[in-house]
Amino acid sequence: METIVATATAPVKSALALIRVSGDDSFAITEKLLGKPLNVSNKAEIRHGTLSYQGKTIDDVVLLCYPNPHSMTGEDVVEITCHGSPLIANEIVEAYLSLGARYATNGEFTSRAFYNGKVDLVQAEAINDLINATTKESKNVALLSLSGKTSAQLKPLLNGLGEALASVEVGIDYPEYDEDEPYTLNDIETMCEKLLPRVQSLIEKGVQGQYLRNGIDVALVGEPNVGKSSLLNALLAEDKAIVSSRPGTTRDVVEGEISIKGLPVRLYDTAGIHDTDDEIERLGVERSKKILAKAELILLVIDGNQGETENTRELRELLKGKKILEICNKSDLISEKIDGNCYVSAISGNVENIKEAIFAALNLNDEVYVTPALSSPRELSLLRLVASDVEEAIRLCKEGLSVDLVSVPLQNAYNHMRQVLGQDPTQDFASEIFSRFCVGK
Ligand SMILES: Nc1nc2c(ncn2[C@@H]2O[C@H](COP(=O)(O)OP(=O)(O)O)[C@@H](O)[C@H]2O)c(=O)[nH]1
Ligand SMILES: [Mg+2]
Repeated sequence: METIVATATAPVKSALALIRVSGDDSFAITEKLLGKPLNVSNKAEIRHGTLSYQGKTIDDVVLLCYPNPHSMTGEDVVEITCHGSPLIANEIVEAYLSLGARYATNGEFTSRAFYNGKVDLVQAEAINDLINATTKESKNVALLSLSGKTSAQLKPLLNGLGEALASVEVGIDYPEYDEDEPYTLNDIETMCEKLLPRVQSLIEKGVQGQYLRNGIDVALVGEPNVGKSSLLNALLAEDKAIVSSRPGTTRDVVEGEISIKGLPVRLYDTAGIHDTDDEIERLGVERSKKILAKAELILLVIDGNQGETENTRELRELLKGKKILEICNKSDLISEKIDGNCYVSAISGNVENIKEAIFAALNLNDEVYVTPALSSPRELSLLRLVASDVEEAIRLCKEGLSVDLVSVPLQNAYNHMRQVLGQDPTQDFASEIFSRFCVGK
């Protein structure tokens, strides 16, 4: 492979800088700059010396030399630690470029690792997540993926799908075995029904992982004067929104961000949804509707003292299909409380139970921080395809037509699952069949 080079550390003044080189000529070019042989024989060896180019000394460096395949990319790799001036790092990179290396493109070290089978796509994505993680929690989840624990969850499912598919294909391709047909449509349906909840559970965990990484949007809605703005202020622990006993005070969407056990939560206080002749209020209602459409969770606030009103019932109807958490505010004015309702008094400032309830409403618990999850948009969209393929297979099995028909969605499910791991979906499936069944024995 072509030899690539890049600085791995940020181009700012610091104690040390790291430069990475990978490819066929990594060692040869390094030897030229070092003026002596590297003699790398073990899995990873440390060398030190002075790098010079065209008679000019660049820097004293430490070199970590990894011969293929024992490196991150699977190729010959040299990692150079030099003094942390961006000038020095640049000079080293320039010297490698002059001697035949080329500057690496974005993510090229990781993509080489993938193509050389050092990591699967799930792990490759985790490297990016790890670098971009902004919270301790999302960093931990990325580490789980990088360790291969996430991919390991997929493999039994991939095998299960492979088995179901092989059972179908064997019936189609080798009809002479029909007499003692090993699998009936019923058997295949049973296999699929066992697989489906496992795929769905992966999707749910993935969505939760996505919440952790990207945060969620939570909108406060309810009738005027129920205490939405007071609740927002209490949750943010600051006076952000104007609170007044005059209905219709909040005309614009006010927002703020909090962290609930490491989950970034963006809160939006809306103007509420109601008919109005006031132009400004109407625009506020329009904005509120947009926020409601994108919010992952809605806090439907009710004045506990007043109880549920017609307007609240209408709101609930409007929000059908959304995740809703009902909050009874002004609990300080209520003597009788109904079990199971989330009571709070915004003016008391104590809203810890709402935070807990938000966490729980998303089915989140402390497990998510130690659960491997497939949470990138790429992974999730593929998993959703797998689920709908398996559902389709189940539906066709139930119709009881022919085994050939079930083969199509199963093949799709299997291929989509392989794509999650970055395996080639066009690869011939025949060898899979033969590896599972002793056809022609
Ligand atoms: N007693 C009591 N009054 C509250 C509580 N929360 C809000 N209020 C009052 O209810 C009125 C409306 O509050 P506000 O937050 O502006 O409601 P919004 O219109 O839904 O945003 C204000 O006079 C608040 O002081 C509460 O928990 N208890
Ligand atoms: Mg308000």
